Amino acid sequence: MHGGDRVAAALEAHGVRFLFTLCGGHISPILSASKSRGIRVVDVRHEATAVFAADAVARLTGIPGVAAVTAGPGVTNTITALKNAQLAQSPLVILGGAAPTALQGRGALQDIDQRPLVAPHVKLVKTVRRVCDLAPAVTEAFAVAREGVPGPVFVECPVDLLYEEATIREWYAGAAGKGNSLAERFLGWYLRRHVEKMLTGSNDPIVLAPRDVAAEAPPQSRIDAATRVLARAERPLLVIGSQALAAGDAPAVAEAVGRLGIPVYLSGMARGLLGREHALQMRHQRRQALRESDCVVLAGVPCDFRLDYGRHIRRSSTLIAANRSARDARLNRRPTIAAIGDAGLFLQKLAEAQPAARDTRASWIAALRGRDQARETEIDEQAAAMGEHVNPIALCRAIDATAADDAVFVADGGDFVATASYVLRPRGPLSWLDPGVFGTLGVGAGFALGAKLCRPESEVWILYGDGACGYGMTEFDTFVRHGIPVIAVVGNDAGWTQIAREQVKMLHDDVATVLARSAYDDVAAGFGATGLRVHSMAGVPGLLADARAAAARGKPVLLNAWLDRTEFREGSISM
Ligand SMILES: Cc1ncc(C[n+]2csc(CCOP(=O)(O)OP(=O)(O)O)c2C)c(N)n1
Ligand SMILES: [Mg+2]
Repeated sequence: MHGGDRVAAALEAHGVRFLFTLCGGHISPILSASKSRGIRVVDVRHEATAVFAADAVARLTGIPGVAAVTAGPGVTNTITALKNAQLAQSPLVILGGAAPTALQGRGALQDIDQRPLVAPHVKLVKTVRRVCDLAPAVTEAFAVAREGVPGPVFVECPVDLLYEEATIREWYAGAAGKGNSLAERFLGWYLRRHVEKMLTGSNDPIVLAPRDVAAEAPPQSRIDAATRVLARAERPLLVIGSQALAAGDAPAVAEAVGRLGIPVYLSGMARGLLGREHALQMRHQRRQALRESDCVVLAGVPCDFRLDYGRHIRRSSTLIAANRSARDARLNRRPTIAAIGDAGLFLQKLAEAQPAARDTRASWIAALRGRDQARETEIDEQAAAMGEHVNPIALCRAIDATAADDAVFVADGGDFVATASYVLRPRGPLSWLDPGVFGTLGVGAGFALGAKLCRPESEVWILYGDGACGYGMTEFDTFVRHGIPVIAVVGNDAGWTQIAREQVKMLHDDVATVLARSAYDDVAAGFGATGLRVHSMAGVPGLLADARAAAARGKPVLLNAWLDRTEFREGSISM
């Protein structure tokens, strides 16, 4: 087996179905060997898309997503997406090309020192120096990516390790030349020795078996302590984040939450965990609920900006934090009980341990429910406001009413997408993808690509800001070439509105925040997708139906929706 095939064999052994890439001479053998082994090689138009797509695969399947990128600029182009995955705790394996081992540091094409560039954004950089180490490096990468706090791993595969042994020997023999001077004879000797080192162990049998990675629950003593505290709580509140789903058993986590009987807010990838609606699930007025609760359970949720740094949790309340990361469990607020371990397993053990649910909490739940419904009524009123173009809240309500029961929603943008996250109800576990704490614009195309490949039977919707959609527009070419019928809805407000909103208010200047009502639908059509445009609310239901129908026929779709300005997001700023 040549080196490229060894890498591909290891991917196959780990159940990898998709390899995302943008080609380059340094990685060709990995791509063609993967294809030969039945792994679907999906070639995209920007390396960041490849990593975003791998990220989505990881989130939806629990198996690390894989991208292969070429040396130098291929690797540097991944950095934002890598950082996004690291902060979202998404397990990825990135295969990076590299200059030939003997030429590194000698001015070879695209040869840079990749380790210091990549290392801060991954759990591990594996630099492979021998052909026989390729498959074990991939095996290690898969294990490290998943264990503990999940995250990306980078495996650097120099190009001279990836070809047939005969080809490698030929190259090095050619490089040594045929001269007979002392210097040339020394070079010949040196390169022959180098090749022997590279090929040492190549004839040994290859071990491809994946390493076992089991999620670890927090210690029983912490679960017992939490159980005791919860039993006494009058107004307990549960907040669940993405990490609670990392162990891959969403139904078990959902069942545990139901049994706990505590009102719950869901965030990140946990949105949709309990289906569209659930008696315990609240969607609005979280801040006030946190202020009133006497016992807050944070399951896989750090006290970062999304939770106002924990400021709204009362000092006197009991704080229980379950997290795989000891640092995240203690971020900004020291919990009363820190349960270090998998947050999903924590919830399951807590549900097993707890005594029968207490009905004294009914009035607490009813109070939260009342406020939740009051807010929904307000939103209904705002959705009813008629303007010149499309009301963004009404558009999101219409999408919520239209999208299939198995729909996956991908969120990429500012204000429009924040409105969508308020209004849309994810249908089930792992059906909502947003960038996470890094807040990266431009995740949409890659996330949707990964999601649609993992769930070919499901509708995949991208909710785009008009600013955000610009990053990945070229991927409509990818969607068309690969037959990936996603539905993109662009909330076109002709601007980077989330930024403009505050900038204009505080600095009285809209510089750099203004866009045109560009014809994004025509751009998509130019790539062979279906482009649709809607200027007014009256056209929305019909065009959403057309979009779904086109996608059902296998066509990717972009619906360009001209939005009205609203005050809906007024006052919300994230720092
Ligand atoms: C890569 C990146 N660049 C810049 C930003 C800063 N940013 C956050 S929201 C936003 C505006 C997004 O505009 P658009 O996608 O049109 O959504 P809108 O707010 O207009 O609905 C910008 C520029 C970011 N989060 N990520
Ligand atoms: Mg915009």
